[in-house]
Amino acid sequence: MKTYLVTGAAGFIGANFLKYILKLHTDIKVIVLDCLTYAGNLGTIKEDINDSRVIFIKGDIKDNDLVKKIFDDYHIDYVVNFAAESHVDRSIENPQLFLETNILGTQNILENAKKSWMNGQDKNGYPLYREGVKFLQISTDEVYGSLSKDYNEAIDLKLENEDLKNIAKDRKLQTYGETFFTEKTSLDPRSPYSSSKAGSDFVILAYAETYKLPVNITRCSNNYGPYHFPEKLIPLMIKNVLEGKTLPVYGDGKNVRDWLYVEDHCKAIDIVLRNGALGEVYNVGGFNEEQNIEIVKLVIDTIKKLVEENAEYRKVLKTEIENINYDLISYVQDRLGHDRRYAIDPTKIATELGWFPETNFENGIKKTIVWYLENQEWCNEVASGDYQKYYDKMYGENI
Ligand code: NAD
Ligand code: TDX
Repeated sequence: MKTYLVTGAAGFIGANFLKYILKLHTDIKVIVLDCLTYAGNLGTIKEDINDSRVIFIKGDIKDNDLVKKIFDDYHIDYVVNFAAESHVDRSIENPQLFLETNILGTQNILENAKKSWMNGQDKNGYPLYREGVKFLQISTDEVYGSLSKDYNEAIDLKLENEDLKNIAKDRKLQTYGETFFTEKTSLDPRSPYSSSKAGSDFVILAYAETYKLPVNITRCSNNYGPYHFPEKLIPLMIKNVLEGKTLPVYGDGKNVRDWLYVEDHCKAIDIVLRNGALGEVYNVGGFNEEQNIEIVKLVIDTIKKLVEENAEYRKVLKTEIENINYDLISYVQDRLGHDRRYAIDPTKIATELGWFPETNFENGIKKTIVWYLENQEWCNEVASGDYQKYYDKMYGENI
């Protein structure tokens, strides 16, 4: 039986991961550590923490005494570190918080894992560790910086690797550029958020090199799916369309992101945790590049179709159906230092570990929107509290 310490599991990806592993593995124990910032919502995982296999601890990953006690009290085999400040716009407002949580918090867990797992030394003085333990960091493609966008319109993506061709089968893939992030791409972060994530990646790699701590890092592209906090592009656009509110699109709306369905990501994380080669980094991408403006239009079109087809969904609308159209779009001031394009090359994880993003975007976005339509209680809950203040501050003067 494996005991997981999952940090940040009251947030978007962590919660999806918790649900995923509880369904997939019967013989596990999960300690959840989350300090419940604005992005953490206990309601998201209320059924999961009632599961006899799960223990929830409210606390901060920076708290040395607490993290030490968790390692003392439980026989932790795996750490999966999701806990982070994760929103780029907020990092522009308050960089220090991002450095503290994302770098120092991560280092605190690493240090406690090292002390708890160490059971000797080799002849060169390197620590030796208990069999079967691992620290997995959930990092991001943003640490690689920004790629050039070489085409105004998407072109077909031609795969050269035979294994990838076999896995992708007849799925139609597209790209806006000639280059992609691989695990060998140099880190070149450009926002306070991405620099804090790059900082934590460097600290982890230093622990792997200097202390031989068993680690993996996954660097994924933009996730989307259920339980996504409505400050990020897709859930914010869904929320605003349903309320008939303006849709704020930064700059020219032509920045490109590579969208990954969150459940596909969770599957990749569990595979890396169990089968990833120690010390390795794995990129996890959606094979799904799209410009922001196209995403926003797709959200509008999909919601319109769903509410036209289903009277129950129409009850969720706080506006008339006729108002659901592209007139809702408003181009607003660009994000400072806005990265132009992200695109992941997932060849390594696909060929070495057999993972491939299974969900195509049209299905994924439909599933996501249906989830929001059917879970308005959750949306209202997370958007209470400070959410409105944040929204007014971020967008108030622009739209
Ligand atoms: P999120 O903001 O939705 O959730 C973060 C969670 O961490 C929240 O539950 C919050 O309460 C908790 N947390 C924050 N600070 C903490 C602290 N000091 N101690 C304990 N808990 C704390 O984030 P997310 O979108 O689920 O992202 C999870 C991880 O994945 C992050 O590390 C992020 O950098 C990375 N990531 C996210 C995406 C994405 O598209 N969302 C893409 C790439 C990488
Ligand atoms: O209101 C908006 N209007 C808009 O045009 C918002 C919130 C975003 N955008 C644009 C900015 C980006 O080009 O949409 C794109 C996506 O923005 P976000 O959802 O904020 O995501 P991004 O900045 O790409 O970062 C996300 O993916 C990588 C996550 O928030 C990070 O945690 C992750 O590391």
